[in-house]
Amino acid sequence: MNQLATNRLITIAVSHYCEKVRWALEWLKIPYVEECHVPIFHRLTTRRYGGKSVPILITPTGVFKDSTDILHHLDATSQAPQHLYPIDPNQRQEVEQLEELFDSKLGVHIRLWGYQYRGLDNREAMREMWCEDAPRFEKIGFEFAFPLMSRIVQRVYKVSAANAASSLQEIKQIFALVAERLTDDKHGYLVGDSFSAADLTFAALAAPILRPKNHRATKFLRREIAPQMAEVVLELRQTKAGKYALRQYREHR
Ligand SMILES: N[C@@H](CCC(=O)N[C@@H](CS)C(=O)NCC(=O)O)C(=O)O
Repeated sequence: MNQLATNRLITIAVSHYCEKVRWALEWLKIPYVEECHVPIFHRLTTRRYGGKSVPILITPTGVFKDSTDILHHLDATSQAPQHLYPIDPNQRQEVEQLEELFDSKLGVHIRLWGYQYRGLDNREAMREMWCEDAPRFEKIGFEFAFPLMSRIVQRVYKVSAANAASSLQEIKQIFALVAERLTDDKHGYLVGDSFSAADLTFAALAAPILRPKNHRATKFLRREIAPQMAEVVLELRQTKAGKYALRQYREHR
């Protein structure tokens, strides 16, 4: 067996940070197996590797515990002709700055907004979002622990109507900033003239609010959503940054 096939990706299936890494692995044609977990139960696995959050990538040469570290590692070791980070040092710096902005702001605000509108107290919706492809004992654990899990997630991510409204403003500001960098609706990338970690990160982290057709087709994305949520999805899909992110999904995913 190809040694690279032993790459293990520890995830929560719905996590957009995990989608970022999945996309990078597939784009660079690096074989891996994914091990999905239910939130909170994921800590039983992540702590074995000295981490808390997902994604974690376990490779034959080391363990990587942050999506950006994972992308750096994959890009540096990939045999593929395409790359996620430009060779030019100034362009590389720009890509890294944008990636950091998207990771630290866009991903966080989209998660908060999403939880508010999917309804953290909605057992059915959360079962679909959290239990996908997880081990059986974690799915059973979810049924018992759901009320507590829902409260913990609400507290940790500070999910409330007021915070979701201000998160949406932050999301729109980042969309505006992205739009400013793009030359037109049909072509163009955030940095230079080819697809990079900046484009991938923006599209992957924006996916929960744009719901691209070829997103890993999970039930929670296909299911009907609240009208208030659908309105925002439709509005953002029509923006320059929204169209650009959906194009990345069509052309590079
Ligand atoms: N900076 C991290 C953020 C990852 C992240 O926030 N992951 C969330 C899922 S969306 C998580 O694992 N939360 C549970 C926890 O921290 O225990 C990265 O880019 O990998």
